[in-house]
Amino acid sequence: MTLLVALTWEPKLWVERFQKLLPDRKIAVLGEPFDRRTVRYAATWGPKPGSLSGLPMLDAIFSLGAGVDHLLSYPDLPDVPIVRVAQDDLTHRMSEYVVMHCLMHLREQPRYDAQQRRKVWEDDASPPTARDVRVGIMGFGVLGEDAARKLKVMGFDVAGWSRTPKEIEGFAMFSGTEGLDAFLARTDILVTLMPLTPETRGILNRELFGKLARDGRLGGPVLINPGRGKLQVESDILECLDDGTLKAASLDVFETEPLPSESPLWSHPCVMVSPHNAATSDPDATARYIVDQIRRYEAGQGFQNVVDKARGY
Ligand code: NDP
Ligand code: OXD
Repeated sequence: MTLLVALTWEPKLWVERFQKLLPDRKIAVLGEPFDRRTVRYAATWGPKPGSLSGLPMLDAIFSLGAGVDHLLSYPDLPDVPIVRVAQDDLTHRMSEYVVMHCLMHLREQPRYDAQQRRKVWEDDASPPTARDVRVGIMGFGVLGEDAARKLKVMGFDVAGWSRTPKEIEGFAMFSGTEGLDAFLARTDILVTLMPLTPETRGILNRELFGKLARDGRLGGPVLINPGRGKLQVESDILECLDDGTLKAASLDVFETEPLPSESPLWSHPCVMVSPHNAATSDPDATARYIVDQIRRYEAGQGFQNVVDKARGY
């Protein structure tokens, strides 16, 4: 049995880890000779056209991350289960990013960074604390729920919005298009942890930003998007920042990645940019997770976290 590692970047890091965990199996990479008839599993991120085709014994495709939009847009996707990453290492990294950015906006860190550069000693007489701030998590799945629980420990007033209705103790939950306006109306910081699907593409636009709460303690709504870049309409974000519809934004993902050097987002004073690393898939933890999935499957227990292709995530 062969595990094919199909990446658009240097696969060495991954091949070494898989080989160590599966010493009796062949680990193949694209560009080197291997027998396509022996490939039972493929681990991939953004596969090049053709790389997953012509694998007659393929049993499953492993996405090397949580999102699968990079796979579902693949033109000739083999009809086998797609298993995505849902494991603690990645989840905890995402919650670190979300909690850090919520706190930076709460504590006005960008303002104090700018003041430091100008040697200005100035603060607010009555700054808000976490319990004064309503965070709305759009996409209350594996990552959204973990981030929500950690924000709640900090004292934030957290609500969630999902596609299907949920009841989760301790959180005000909203769902579907019918629940969206009420969710937005009680949101000071909007955190988006949704997959990119035909329904969510472009959802972060002027119309939605205009429905966020305007009576919050932060002085205007804040957007934090570590989900996917194509959820957001960047021209709307920029206009809404400039006319005060939004106060600030933390963006980890972009319509085009890497973010083009000419994008005004790079230098906008109210935007914090990071290079799509809110939750990097650690090769050690992810290889262990994939090998566990292979072992489960081969022991007849089935895969976990299988993507529903019709739903798109
Ligand atoms: P899950 O599948 O566990 O959760 C997705 C959530 O989004 C669910 O609550 C789901 O609703 C909700 N959702 C999906 N479609 C809609 C819709 N049309 N309307 C409302 N809600 C919707 O995914 P994860 O939490 O594991 O990951 C979320 C995303 O985070 C990934 O798809 C990826 O894009 C992004 N990501 C980004 C990373 C980064 O480094 N920047 C790293 C890892 C992930 P329901 O519960 O009803 O199904
Ligand atoms: C992921 C990502 O989906 O890193 O895991 O974006």
